[in-house]
Amino acid sequence: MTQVLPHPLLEQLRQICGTANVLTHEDPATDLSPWEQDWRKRVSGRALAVVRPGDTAQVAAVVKACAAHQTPIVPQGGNTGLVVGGIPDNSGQQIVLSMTRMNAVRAIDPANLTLTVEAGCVLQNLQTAAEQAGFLFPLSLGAEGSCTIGGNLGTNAGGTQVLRYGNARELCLGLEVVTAQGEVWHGLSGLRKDNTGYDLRHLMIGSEGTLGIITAATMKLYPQPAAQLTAWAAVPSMEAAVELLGLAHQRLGPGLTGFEVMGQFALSLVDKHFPHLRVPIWQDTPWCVLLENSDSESEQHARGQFEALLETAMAQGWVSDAVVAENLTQAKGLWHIRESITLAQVQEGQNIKHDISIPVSQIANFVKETDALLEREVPGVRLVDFGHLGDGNLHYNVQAPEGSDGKDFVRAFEDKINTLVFDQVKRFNGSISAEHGVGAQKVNKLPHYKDPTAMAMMRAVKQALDPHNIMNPGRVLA
Ligand code: FAD
Ligand code: 2HG
Ligand code: ZN
Repeated sequence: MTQVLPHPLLEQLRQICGTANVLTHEDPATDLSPWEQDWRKRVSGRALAVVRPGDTAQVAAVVKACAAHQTPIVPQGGNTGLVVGGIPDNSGQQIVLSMTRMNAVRAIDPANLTLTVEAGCVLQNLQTAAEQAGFLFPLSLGAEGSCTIGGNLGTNAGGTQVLRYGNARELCLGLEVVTAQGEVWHGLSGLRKDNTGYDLRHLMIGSEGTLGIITAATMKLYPQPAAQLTAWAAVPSMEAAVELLGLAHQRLGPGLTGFEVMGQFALSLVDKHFPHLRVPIWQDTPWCVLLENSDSESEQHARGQFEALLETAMAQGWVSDAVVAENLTQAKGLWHIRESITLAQVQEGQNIKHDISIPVSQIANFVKETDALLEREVPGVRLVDFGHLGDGNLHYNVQAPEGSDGKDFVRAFEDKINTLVFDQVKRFNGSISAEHGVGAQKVNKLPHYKDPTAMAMMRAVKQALDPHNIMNPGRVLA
C-alpha cells in the first residue's frame, strides 16, 4: 500500500486558515468545480487547493507560504468574470484564494461619505448597506447578486451607472492590499486629496490579481436621488441613438444616470428564451434605448423632464415610440430585460464576446462597417449588439448562424472573428477591453493592440512588484 505523503504547503495552509478552509482533490467528496470553472462554462482548470482566508493576516500568511514554495495564487471573488481571469490553469499547481469569507462592512463614515468594506463582500450587500445608512452606492451590474467588490476593483468593473458616477476605479478612495511578498499595505485612507507620490491604488485597480490581493476598500457614497425614472425608447438607427444621448446629456445634466442601447436581435433572444419578461416595442425597430433619470427634486419634476425630452426626440425623428415606467416595479422590469441579454445568449448557445469601447461619435460608423464586414466574411452570423452607449462601451457579441452548433462555430471562427473585430476597434481608436478586463482570454491579443511602450511599462511594474510571477500568472501579461 502506498502512503500519501503530506504536502508541506497544504499542511501550512491548513494551519493558517483551518482545515475546513483548505479544499483539495485529496477528498473525492469535495467538488471544486465552482471555483475551477469559469462563469461561461467554457474553460476549466485544476487547483492544488481552494483556500478561504478569514482575515487580512491570514491572507498575508498564505501569500508568504505560497511565495516560499513558489506556488502561484489566483485570487477569486464571485467567479462571475467573463475573461477567464479568476480560475486556475490545468497544472494542478496553483491555489485559488477565495475571498468570500472576508465579507464584512467594516465602517461607514457619513460625514466623509465613505464606506469601508472587505473584498469578499457581494456587491448587492454593499449597495444594501449603503441604502440602510441613507446613501447610494452606485456601482451596478447584472452579476451584482454574486460578484464581490474585490473582483469589481480587480477588473475595474463598469456597469450601467458609469456615465454619471464612473467605474469602480472612480468610486474607490482607498485600499488595503497584500503584496506578492505577503506584506500588508494599509491604504484605507478615505482621502479625496493625497498627492504624496505614485498612486498605488490606481495601479492595483484593474490589475486582475496580478500585482497583489485587495483585502478591503474604502468606497465613495452618494446622496440618494429623490426620484428615479426609467424610459424605454425605440430608435430608428444608431445615429439616432447617439443624437438622443446628446440631447439627454443636455437636458438632464447629472440626472442622466443610465443610457443603454439594445439591438433588435439581442432583444429577440430575450423574447424567445424569457417570454414572461414581455419585452416592449422591439419588433418594428432596429434598436431600443433604456434611459434613466435620477432627479434630486421630485418624481413630478423628473417625469416632466423626461416627457419634454422624448417629445423633442420624436419631433426630430430620433425616437419612434417610447414608454416611461409608471412605478419602481415597472422600472425594475425594464432593467431586468436589459440585464437578461447575457443569459438569453447563454440559452441560445456558445457565442463570441467582444467588450469594446469606441469614441461615442464613431460608434454608428463602427457598427455599420463592422456588421457589413462580418456578414461578408462569415455569412449568416447573428450579431448581438448591446451595451452602455453612454460610455461608448458596446458588447459586440457574435452568435452562430441559425441552426448551426455554437460550440463548432466558436471553435472554427473565434480567432478569425476576433481579429476582424479587434482590427476594426484599433482603426476606430477604441479599446479591446472596455470593462471586463484581459484575463487569460485576451492576453495574447493585447500586445497586438496596445501601445508597445505601454506594454513595456506594464511589464516593468509587474517585474518590480511580483518578480517571481506568483500573482495570477498568465493573466493580463503573457
Ligand atoms: P472574479 O470573477 O472572481 O475575478 C475577476 C478578476 O478579479 C480575476 O482576475 C481575479 O483574480 C481578480 N480578483 C478577484 N478578487 C480579487 C481581489 N480581492 N484582489 C485582487 N484581484 C481579485 N462586468 C462589468 O464590468 N460590467 C457589467 O455590466 C457586467 N455585467 C455582467 C453580467 C453578468 C450576467 C455576468 C456573469 C458578468 C458581468 N460582468 C460585468 C463581469 C463580472 O461580473 C465583473 O468582472 C465583476 O467585477 C467580477 O467580480 P467577481 O467578484 O465575480 O470577480
Ligand atoms: C452587460 O453589460 C455585461 O450586460 C455582460 O457586461 C455583457 O454578456 C455580455 O457580453
Ligand atoms: Zn457591460
